[in-house]
Amino acid sequence: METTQGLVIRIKGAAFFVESGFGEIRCSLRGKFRLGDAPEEVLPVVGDNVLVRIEQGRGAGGTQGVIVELGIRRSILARTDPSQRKGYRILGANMDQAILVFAVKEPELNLRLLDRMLVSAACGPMDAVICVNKMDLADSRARIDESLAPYRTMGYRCVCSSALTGEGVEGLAGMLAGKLSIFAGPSGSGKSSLISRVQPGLELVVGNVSARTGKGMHTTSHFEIHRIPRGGYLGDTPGVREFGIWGVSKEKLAGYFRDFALFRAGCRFATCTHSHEPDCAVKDAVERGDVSRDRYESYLRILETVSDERNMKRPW
Ligand SMILES: Nc1nc2c(ncn2[C@@H]2O[C@H](COP(=O)(O)OP(=O)(O)OP(=O)(O)O)[C@@H](O)[C@H]2O)c(=O)[nH]1
Ligand SMILES: [Mg+2]
Ligand SMILES: [Zn+2]
Repeated sequence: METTQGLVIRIKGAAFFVESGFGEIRCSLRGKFRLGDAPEEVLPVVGDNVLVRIEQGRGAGGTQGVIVELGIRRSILARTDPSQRKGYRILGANMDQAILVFAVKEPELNLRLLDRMLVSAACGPMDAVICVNKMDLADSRARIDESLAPYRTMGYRCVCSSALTGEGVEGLAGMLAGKLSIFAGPSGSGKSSLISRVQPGLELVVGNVSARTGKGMHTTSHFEIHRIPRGGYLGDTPGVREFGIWGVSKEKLAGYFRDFALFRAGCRFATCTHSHEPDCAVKDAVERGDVSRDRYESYLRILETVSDERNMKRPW
């Protein structure tokens, strides 16, 4: 019986496509998978390392196999499940970085959504790159710079780009070599357009932005990663409308806000959630202007939606 190691690059219905030394293998699942001593069964996702049993050699339908083992994940990008069937949804595994793509407008720049996605990336854990696309539509570059300033101060890499003019595309391409990167963000922000610019030949389907709502039309329908010639993989994802934080407790949330980090030690209570407590150094920093009020607002909004540590349900 022949087995090989591989990487899940695409999932379509019940078919898992795995890249391996044998080329691309179309796989089914052997059955139940658990990660470590996790009680709950988990399914492979894009980016997972798997062990495949080869069932059938190169025939008309290509190589086929069965996934028999699932490797431990070094990172995941997860969100709450909008349909609430399971409570959460794992978008992908083992990613090194998330390229968070937002448009200057069409759709409107939504920094509160960015803040949520930054928390999930940090929780991953994975790096995040902030990409503001459609710069060709910007009325004022200075305003965009002002919006990005707090993020630059926190040490996030920020790219201003245009898939139309090519601005920022080289810089972005340089950040992708040798890494597994996932492009994520609102529908219509230009993720597929940018990837096609960065990696000509991928020919991803690009959609329109609705003239009526100013929002994207959810063109990309599944997550798939593509190998890039400079080494590494690029993943395009379906646009998100909302992004619920999953897997982060009230107690841990502030730890994912880099701009709070310098101040947290100064709070009177070690368990301070920086909301209602007295003598909170984070709140003081907001008052002084050392932490942006918008970021603090994002934090409070997220805090309301996440559970206490003791009520956290993590499948592993
Ligand atoms: N003016 C301008 N339009 C852009 C730019 N990038 C993308 N677009 C347009 O924006 C629309 C949406 O682009 P897509 O690449 O499909 O956006 P997406 O983020 O992949 O959207 P989903 O797949 O729905 O999540 C298309 O009409 C693109 O031509 C840009 O930099 N400038
Ligand atoms: Mg797309
Ligand atoms: Zn505090």
